[in-house]
Amino acid sequence: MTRAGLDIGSLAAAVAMAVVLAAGCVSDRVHDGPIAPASGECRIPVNSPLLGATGALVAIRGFAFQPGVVRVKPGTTVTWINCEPDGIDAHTSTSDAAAWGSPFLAPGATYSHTFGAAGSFDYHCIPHPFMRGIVIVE
Ligand SMILES: [Cu+2]
Repeated sequence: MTRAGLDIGSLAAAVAMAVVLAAGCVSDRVHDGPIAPASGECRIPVNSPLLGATGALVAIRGFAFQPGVVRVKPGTTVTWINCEPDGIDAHTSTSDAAAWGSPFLAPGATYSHTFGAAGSFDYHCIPHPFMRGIVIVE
């Protein structure tokens, strides 16, 4: 019984924290344009269309794609967002097989590509070839 009470308390704390985070996202939203990183954090409005039920989001930070592997269903739009702090080099999301290619993305910039057919798609960052990721459409 004590154990159950603790679990419920933890759940309530987690819910309260989620509400606080959501409120923070809303109050931090300045405009509907590019999502400006602050202190290296990505701030994504809770009502952002980027967070659609069928979408996938890949953050670019610390000179890496996070997550490095995303698995999505055919027809999914994947969005990359550069979460580096201001002053860090721009990055790209560039298909190894030239299936897509973003422009140079400054901190805060986003790029989206919709994947049609199933397959495994490797990609990289042009100025930093060690940055690699994979989108698996299945
Ligand atoms: Cu890069």
